[in-house]
Amino acid sequence: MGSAGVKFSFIHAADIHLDSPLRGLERYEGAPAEEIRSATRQAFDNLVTLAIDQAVDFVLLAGDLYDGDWKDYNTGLYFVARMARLRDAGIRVFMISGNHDAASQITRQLQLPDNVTRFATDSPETAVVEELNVAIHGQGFATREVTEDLLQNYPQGDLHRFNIGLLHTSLDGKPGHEPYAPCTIDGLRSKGYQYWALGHVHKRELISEEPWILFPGNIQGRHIRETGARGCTLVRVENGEVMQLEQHDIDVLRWSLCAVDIGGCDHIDAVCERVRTAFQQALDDAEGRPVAARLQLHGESALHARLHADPLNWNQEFRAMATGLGGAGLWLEKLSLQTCSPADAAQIQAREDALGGLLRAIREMELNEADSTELAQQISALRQKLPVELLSGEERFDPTSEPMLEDVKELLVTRLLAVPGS
Ligand SMILES: [Mn+2]
Repeated sequence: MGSAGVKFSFIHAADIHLDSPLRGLERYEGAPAEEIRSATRQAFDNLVTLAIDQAVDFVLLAGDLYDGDWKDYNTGLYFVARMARLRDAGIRVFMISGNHDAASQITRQLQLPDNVTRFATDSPETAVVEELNVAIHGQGFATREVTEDLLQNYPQGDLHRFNIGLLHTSLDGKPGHEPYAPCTIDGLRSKGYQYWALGHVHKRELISEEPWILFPGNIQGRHIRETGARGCTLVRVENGEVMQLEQHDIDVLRWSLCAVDIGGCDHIDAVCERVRTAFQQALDDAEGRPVAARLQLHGESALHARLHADPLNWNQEFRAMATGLGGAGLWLEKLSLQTCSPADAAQIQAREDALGGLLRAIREMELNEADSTELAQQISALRQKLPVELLSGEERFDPTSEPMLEDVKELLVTRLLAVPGS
């Protein structure tokens, strides 16, 4: 390709969900309310600052810039102002719409500065950055539910240029994400592009290095199912080849699941000590950002009955502890009690029914990856026999989900024992 000596860099981001409220955070005295009110905007400000400081050549936004239709024009005015900052720094922006900001969803529209290219939604378009010898191909979502493979109509890569594909897609089906604009990795490869800038999946995932295919994840977690660091990816290209991918965490508030085993605790002071340690760890991991944490207590403890007798009081106790920790602030999103009493655990395990057998099998198991896959299959087969509480609700039990495979044993035991009436 005719790119000898050409060196450039760009930022790949997706799923900004501008002005999306952070869900599940109840206001209370001492909580870091101010920091979270405009978290998605602050995170996007960090992106703009990063682009300017690193003097990137362009920015790619791979869909879901907006969370849905604007409440008022302020969301659009905010975005126009940030695009103008990039224009003044000589940085171009290429963007597509996703399911959340599909053309049909956004009823208001503002003229964007001329450094911004928004791709069409009826067919793919190609934008060429002549001085960098780059061709960017993209098509946005016309409606919220795009179920056809948009990739089909994308052009073949230009052999003489560095080709980038912008696409909002669920790929071949990602658990927990709506199956929009499905396509396959082979389909992406067949286009002959050097880099696929994907959006839609909120957890960062590098799909392939040849060619480069990446979901950068969203730039700011919005609820407890979006824990951990969030950000964007800076890509450096030399002579038509990707040299480096740099992850930049630009989120301004961290979501954290603090799972604390209170097994063996027979005094509340011991519980508090373990909780304090978990909270402190979450704050340390967040590196100076405020934290929204769900506290999940599990394990067999003699304090089970006492905790369950007055969960609202304990909620306030742990909030008070969180507030007292200082730092950037820790927000207790929810207290989730999944403990059991030692007597209950022993009794259930001794039972000659499906649940008792399952518990014994899990406890006796030395888990490796093959086992957990097999176990997940067994659980699927057992689904109909499992209590309905396990299979519904926000924390429903899903044998194929990630935490499930990461820590299948502990999760299974605590969830099974926490079922009311089990
Ligand atoms: Mn999204």
